[in-house]
Amino acid sequence: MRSGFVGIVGRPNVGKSTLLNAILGEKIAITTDKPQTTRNAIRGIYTKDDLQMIFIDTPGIHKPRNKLGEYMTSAATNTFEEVDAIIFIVDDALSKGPGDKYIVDLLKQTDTPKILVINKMDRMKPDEFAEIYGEYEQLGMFTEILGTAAIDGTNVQDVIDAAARFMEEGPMYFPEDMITEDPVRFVVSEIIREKILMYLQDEVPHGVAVEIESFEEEEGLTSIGAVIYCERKSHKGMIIGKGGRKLKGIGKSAREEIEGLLGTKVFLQTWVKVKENWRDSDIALSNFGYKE
Ligand SMILES: Nc1nc2c(ncn2[C@@H]2O[C@H](COP(=O)(O)OP(=O)(O)OP(=O)(O)O)[C@@H](O)[C@H]2O)c(=O)[nH]1
Ligand SMILES: [Mg+2]
Repeated sequence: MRSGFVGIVGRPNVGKSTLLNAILGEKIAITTDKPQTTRNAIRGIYTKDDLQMIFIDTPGIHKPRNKLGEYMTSAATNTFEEVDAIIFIVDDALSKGPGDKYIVDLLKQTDTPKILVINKMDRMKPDEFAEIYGEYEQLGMFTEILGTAAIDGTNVQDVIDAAARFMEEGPMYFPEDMITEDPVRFVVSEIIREKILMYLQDEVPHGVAVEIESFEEEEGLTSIGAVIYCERKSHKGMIIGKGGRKLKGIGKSAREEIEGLLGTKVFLQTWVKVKENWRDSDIALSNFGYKE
């Protein structure tokens, strides 16, 4: 048996969670078009024949503006030394902005082998791709450089193969049919948060946390009570929407997805509460699970 851990890191919104889901062939991490979607390290377990790799999808590394941001960034950088290989994902030229340069400098400080994945190649012209490739090749710090389109699975097998080269003789950490360690309550709260990110704009969804208050399974029906915390009274109004329409839409699309996940009917009740500046409160962060 060969096994080990693989970190997936990069700027916000480059497609880390999309790549994790594509590797596993199942959705375990939420993905949206908004930066800073992922807030925790999410572990996905890939098992095939005598190979087991635990992929760790991480929050996008960014300049933190609050304690939540600090937690997110350290959840990503903490993986550098814990894993057997790092997949660094980019979707643009290194010369385009300071975000990727900052991560490159951090990565230079670790001996862990690094694979570069240039994602979203479906929307790049060949010369654009070549430019990005050249810039990173020059750095001489990557064992391999690959192009992918995680969104439709293009070259995802190459990423799996590249990571597998760094796995060594080791134990089978998890049963072969297990794809995530995350408790179902966490996955449910993330699905609700994903819909909030999809339905709302600007700062509102970034100040949202979801807490599952009750979770009861009876024959063929799961009853779930969820509290949606936001940072301002005005945000609460926007989440609920005119005549409660927004929240109804969020609840419906979350419920449908949770039903698919659990394989039961779902009765989902949601409440919206205000908790001012929770993103800078140690106690609130810890309650919401944003703490090591
Ligand atoms: N065109 C294109 N879009 C992609 C590709 N991969 C991901 N996306 C889109 O990019 C956006 C961000 O994807 P995520 O997987 O949520 O990105 P992330 O890196 O996990 O983002 P954070 O969790 O915020 O750090 C989503 O809208 C995806 O659908 C790709 O290969 N091609
Ligand atoms: Mg993500």
